[in-house]
Amino acid sequence: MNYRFAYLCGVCFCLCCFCASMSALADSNDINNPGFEIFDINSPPDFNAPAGWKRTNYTAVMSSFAGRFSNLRPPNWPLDQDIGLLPYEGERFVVLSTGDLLPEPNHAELRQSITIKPGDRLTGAYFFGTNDWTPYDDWGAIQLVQPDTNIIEVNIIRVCVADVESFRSMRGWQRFDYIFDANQAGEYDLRIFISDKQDYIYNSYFAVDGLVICPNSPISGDINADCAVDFFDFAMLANDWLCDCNDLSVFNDPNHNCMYGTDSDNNGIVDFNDLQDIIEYWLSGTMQGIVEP
Ligand SMILES: [Ca+2]
Ligand SMILES: [Ca+2]
Ligand SMILES: [Ca+2]
Ligand SMILES: [Ca+2]
Repeated sequence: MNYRFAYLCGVCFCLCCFCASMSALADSNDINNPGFEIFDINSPPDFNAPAGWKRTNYTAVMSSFAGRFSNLRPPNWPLDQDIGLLPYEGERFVVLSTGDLLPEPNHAELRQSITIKPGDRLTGAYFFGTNDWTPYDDWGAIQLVQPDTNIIEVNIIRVCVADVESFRSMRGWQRFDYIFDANQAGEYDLRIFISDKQDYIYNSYFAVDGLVICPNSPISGDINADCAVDFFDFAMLANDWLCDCNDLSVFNDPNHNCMYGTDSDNNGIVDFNDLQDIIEYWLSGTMQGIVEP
């Protein structure tokens, strides 16, 4: 290694360390307990509800989830039953169920107050799995509703049995990014919701993790969801270079970053098309805190 290259590497390393330390200080996420890492010690004894959220029915903080099945509905989800779904971010996530309580409910909900400013980007990840079938099209959603009501103002995510097919689930976490325009700015309740359709039989499950609000952030290229596009995103993409994210074992491999969106154009392969997003928005945005995979 020549002297000049070594010097440049040293400068880059120092800049990265500085940026990392600044990002830790600058975490200004406006959502309470956005990664569901903290649970309420006073919540029901058979599950731990997330702190900082208003809860209705079954909303449990977990560190893994492979689904719950009955003899009539044996495991049919495309998850490794020995591993299950692991956290998208941190060490825990939340799972909402249409049942798992007595008397049998037909929905579950989390909500908290939130302020949306023009240009804010809400990002995070969700997972839906079901024991039900399409005539009984259970559904999960992330919404902005008018405060203390169920009046929907913005539908951010909606996923149902028909989307994953009867008795099945998604392949793993699905990253989402939603950018709010000026007309959508205001005060809302951020609502995470799951519901049975028609009958109460056969549960469905909706998991959410890693919620982040990025102010005025780049619209793509921010793979690690720290609200800026920089070397950290490039490193995550480079790690997956030429991998096939359509391969289930690659998608759910914790040594790969497919679920964070390295295959941004969804053609399977992580290649120049995906690098283009990072190039286009290189060094834009303001770091708000690193989401540790
Ligand atoms: Ca988490
Ligand atoms: Ca159902
Ligand atoms: Ca980033
Ligand atoms: Ca691609």
